[in-house]
Amino acid sequence: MSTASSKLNREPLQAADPEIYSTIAAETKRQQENLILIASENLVSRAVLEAQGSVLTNKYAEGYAGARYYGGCNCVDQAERLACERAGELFNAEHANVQPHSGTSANMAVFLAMLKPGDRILGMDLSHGGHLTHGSKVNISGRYYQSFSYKVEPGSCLLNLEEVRKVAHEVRPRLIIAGASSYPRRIDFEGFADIAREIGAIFLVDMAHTAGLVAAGVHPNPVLCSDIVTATTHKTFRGPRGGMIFCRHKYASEIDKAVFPGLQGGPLMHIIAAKAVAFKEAQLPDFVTYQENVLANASALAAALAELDFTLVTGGTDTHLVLVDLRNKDISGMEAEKLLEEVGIIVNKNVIPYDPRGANNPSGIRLGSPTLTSRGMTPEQMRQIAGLIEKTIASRFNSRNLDDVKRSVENICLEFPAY
Ligand code: DSN
Repeated sequence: MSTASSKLNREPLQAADPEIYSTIAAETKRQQENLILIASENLVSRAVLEAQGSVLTNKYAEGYAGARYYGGCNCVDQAERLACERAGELFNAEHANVQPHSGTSANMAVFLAMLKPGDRILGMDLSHGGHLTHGSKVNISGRYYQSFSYKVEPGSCLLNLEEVRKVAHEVRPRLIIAGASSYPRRIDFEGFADIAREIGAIFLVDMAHTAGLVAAGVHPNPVLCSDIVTATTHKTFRGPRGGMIFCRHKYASEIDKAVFPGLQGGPLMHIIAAKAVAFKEAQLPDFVTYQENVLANASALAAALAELDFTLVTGGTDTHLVLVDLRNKDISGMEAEKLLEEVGIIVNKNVIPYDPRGANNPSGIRLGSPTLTSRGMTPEQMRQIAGLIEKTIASRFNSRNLDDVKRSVENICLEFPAY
């Protein structure tokens, strides 16, 4: 065996793997040169990037700080302790688990801890704004548990708690989930908590989308009135890709056991360190300003789109996201997503409540303000971008107009660097 072949490759990425190097370079360029309006995406800080690209990826640390299955865990213990302490403080939680690899893993861990297969769960209908893991029949949450759903009102597309209450009393689930991935309004967590109490159900809030707003105090904190809260760290929260769980002391041991050894193996210690960095960033006054700007930008985008005769599901937003019903624009969500991508505006097609087209080729698009706000954009740019969206959709057969839009997108992107 030659010495050279057995040694760790110490070359930088560019030399070691030019294909992946250029793929990452191309993605960096794409993020810089497009207006990204995906509501669940954001840009992490350099500090978060550095922590998640660190040597902590080398460490196995199954277990929890102070009780691991491996030696040599003192440094990663420190990282996880800091992450848990900071997260607990930030969200005012009795207990925090920062090991879930994603929001989905966090939800699965809660189900594993709190339910037996076949137990009843009640969540928001996926096509009305809920999430796959809230009981969709194609997801483990709807296959291993008996899942039921509540819907938004026809017409207003708002949640009506009296309807939720009616369904909850009929179904009598063991666990009720509040939280959504495409519902643009505040959810009345206290009202849900009352319903859960009335029927003796466990109350879970999935705040994956709104965790950053909650941390900054610009959105109600569900930790205060629920049994368990799950979240992601990479959406409005602007941390590394991952999940987390908050719960009351009385559930802490069951939740921890469900995450490990119930569901996951070795925690991603580099990501946990990056989560700790994001929790620290979220304690800064700047973070509150950022989240206020996220809301102001979403609101400005919604108002400008409405002025341009776009139909907004629920009539507007009080979060970071806007759901647009495109039926009066004679274009499907899929066509709009593709067309907008051609001019450098990135959105996702999205089902709207009671969608006549169905989920595969839905009638809507979902837009969000977190990424552009991280680039420093303001309501002025949101109004400009609404105009560009309108021009693109109205000019789908006019290549000269589309070229004009592309140039405007390029100019905005140049003025607001991603990094
Ligand atoms: N993919 C997330 C979103 O876009 O909302 C949900 O998991």
